[in-house]
Amino acid sequence: MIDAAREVATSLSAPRPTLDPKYFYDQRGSALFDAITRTPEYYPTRTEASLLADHADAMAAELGSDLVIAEPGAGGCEKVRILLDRWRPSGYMPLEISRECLLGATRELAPRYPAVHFSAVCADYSQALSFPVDDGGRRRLVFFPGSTIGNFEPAARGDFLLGLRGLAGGQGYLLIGADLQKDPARLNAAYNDAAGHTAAFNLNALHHLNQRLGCGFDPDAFAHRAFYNETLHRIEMHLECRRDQAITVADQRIELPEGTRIHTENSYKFTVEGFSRELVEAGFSPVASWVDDEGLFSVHLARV
Ligand code: AVI
Repeated sequence: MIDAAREVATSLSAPRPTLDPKYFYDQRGSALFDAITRTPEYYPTRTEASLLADHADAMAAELGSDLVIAEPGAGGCEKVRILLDRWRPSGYMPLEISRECLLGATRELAPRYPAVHFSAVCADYSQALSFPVDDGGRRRLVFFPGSTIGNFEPAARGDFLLGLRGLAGGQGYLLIGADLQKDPARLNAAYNDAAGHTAAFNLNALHHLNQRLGCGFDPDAFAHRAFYNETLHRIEMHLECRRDQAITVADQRIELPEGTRIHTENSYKFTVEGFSRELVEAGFSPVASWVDDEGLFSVHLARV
């Protein structure tokens, strides 16, 4: 288990300071992310939901009904409802690190789908993707929506997809969302919403670390910066220090001079062909992909 304080001290004292995006997420951060997904500017969530609803029948034709859906990082189990409603699979296995989130969502969901067998797994999916869970010989579909795959660095993405393949098992499938490259203005707007939820979400990493590790950041002295890097095809999020300050973590004093940028997140954007290639490189056989009329977002179904 990596010591969070040491990890933060090391990443902040690097020549280009960074913070792991996992620090966005405490209870407030999850609520802010939820608010982001409802802003008019953040198109991925509703576009993906429409794609799932519009093409659920075509997907079911390939998958059959005797299916167990496994969802790493299921959170509040929101998107899977579209599939549970339409497919009535045999089982649903959410994997989620937050126990409260997992229990809250499954307690609410399970009574609505009495025919679906729920097996909730409390785990950090980035650490452990294979579980000795017996699906009774049923086919497993790994569901990884939201373009969360875009938050992995290219070097780590392949290994993670291999892990998803392992989780899907021999006869399994992967259903995964991937956000697409597009007009930078549209992307920049999605990560700079007028209501300021993305800014608050970014700054929440500092509030979270103050609470958890007593770092002593002054969040008011930071500005949210998010922009599309056209060369690397990614949205970058940073926190820019607007005045000199020093924080302390793991007994280490770290100076953050005015103008310092802490890099907090990358969100890579794909092409349908490029993402399909990555699936093939991870050993999947792409079955189909679906894109909305505006070409904003893609959903891919692939066989192991
Ligand atoms: C979770 N993930 C897919 C989001 C994204 O778009 O990369 C996180 C996010 N960051 C800012 N807004 C949303």
